[in-house]
Amino acid sequence: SVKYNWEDPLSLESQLTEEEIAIRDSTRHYCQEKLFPRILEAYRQEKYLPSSFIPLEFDREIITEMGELGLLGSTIQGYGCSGVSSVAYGLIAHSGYRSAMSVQSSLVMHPIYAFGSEEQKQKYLPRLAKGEIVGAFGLTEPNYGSDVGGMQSYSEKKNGGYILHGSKTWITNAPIADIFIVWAKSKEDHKVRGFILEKGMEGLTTATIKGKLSLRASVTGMIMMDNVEVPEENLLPHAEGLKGPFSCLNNARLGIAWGVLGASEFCLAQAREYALNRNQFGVPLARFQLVQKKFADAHTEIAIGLQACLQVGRLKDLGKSAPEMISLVKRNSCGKALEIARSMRDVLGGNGISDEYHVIRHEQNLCTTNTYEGTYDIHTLILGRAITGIQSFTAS
Ligand code: TGC
Ligand code: FAD
Repeated sequence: SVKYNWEDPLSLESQLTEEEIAIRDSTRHYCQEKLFPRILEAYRQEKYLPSSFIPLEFDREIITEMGELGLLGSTIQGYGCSGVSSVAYGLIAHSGYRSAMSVQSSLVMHPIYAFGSEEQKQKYLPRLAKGEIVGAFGLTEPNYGSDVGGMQSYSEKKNGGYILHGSKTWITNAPIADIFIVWAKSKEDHKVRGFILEKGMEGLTTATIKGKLSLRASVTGMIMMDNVEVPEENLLPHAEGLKGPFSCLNNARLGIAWGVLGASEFCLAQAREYALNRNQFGVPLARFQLVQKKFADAHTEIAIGLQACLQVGRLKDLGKSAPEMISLVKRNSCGKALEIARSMRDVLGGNGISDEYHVIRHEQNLCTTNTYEGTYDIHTLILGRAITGIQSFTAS
């Protein structure tokens, strides 16, 4: 008879290729051995941000280490990248420090690969893959977050190149980035286009957003563009319209859908361990039915959620995924992961709010994942539009 494995209830493992299992295991090993020991201090100190007294630098080593392991831009073929499946990319996201990896891979390397010229690919991709340079993706603006189409940043044709004006906010990696994929509306035809900006360009500045109580080990900031001169060769020639930035989000959103379930698995395992070892009323917490129900609910949602991610990943690899499928799994995984982290923290009682048990850190981080790359409610409305054929983003 088949023995039930609570750690892999629907036998995800049996649905993966040998290569995918090897990538998952090596990434997991790296995260546990190298990243996990560093995260607590980084989170406590907002360590990667410049403090007012000691200017600490972002731990660039992490990006370099990820580059050495082939984790950056891993789905890209050639240019020093690994060329693995979307499912393997999901498994990488499932294992660790996802924000830095995901922005570099899906939001910086992907647009260069998909919309860039051959010269741009040769110039940037191998260095981004190795982690020699770090990238950021500037789409959100102070006045236009969910409503991307309203963006105010614009480009003007001048002297055979472009002048860029505007500002972007809440941008992961912005303060430490060497290059920036920035989206702006053309003054001439009002179409959205993508540009590669480089650190040091005149008029380009960044600022760090301090005081985050979520994703504290990830650096986030603003990008300000005041008449930045951008040469023609830095325009992404094959992106026109909102489709450009949105199609980059498809990759990143699918990675998030996998990634947050990795955080949920951690929270469940941590709460289970705690409940087996902590006694109240003369028995382990794990003996109580209410605690077991919390575990059964979390366990079920994780298992079903992973199956959905796997299916969308497989369809994506076959070129058969619709953006709405990705909205479905992004919304489901992020919403469920946040609920799971809350309920697992509850099982840890007072210790649940101590960072030493890590569950509260995941819970805080999962507040952000529920918001970025399209909020939970925006994905609700994307699905609502697909179901009814009626858009309800605006009143008109
Ligand atoms: P809409 O009319 O729906 O679409 C405009 C054009 O874009 C196309 N499109 C897509 N194409 C590919 N993939 C997708 N997912 C696409 N979604 C839309 C669409 O077909 C259309 O093409 P065409 O040829 O007909 O012009 O646009 P809308 O203005 O009505 O917007 C709808 C809405 C609200 C869903 C959209 O604006 C949206 O998704 N808003 C959410 C904003 C968002 O996700 N921002 C993310 C910023 S980046 C980030 O958060 C990084 S976090 C980094 C980290 O992990 O650390
Ligand atoms: P708003 O759009 O103002 O939304 C506020 C609330 O209103 C939400 O609950 C939303 O669901 C709701 N709402 C909005 N419109 C509607 C509607 N039509 N109907 C119903 N409800 C609605 N962006 C980047 O471009 N690059 C990055 O690298 C990046 N990294 C980020 C890192 C962090 C840590 C964070 C927090 C954000 C990051 N973002 C990034 C920005 C992120 O994508 C936005 O925060 C997100 O898209 C929401 O936009 P907003 O914050 O302006 O909220």
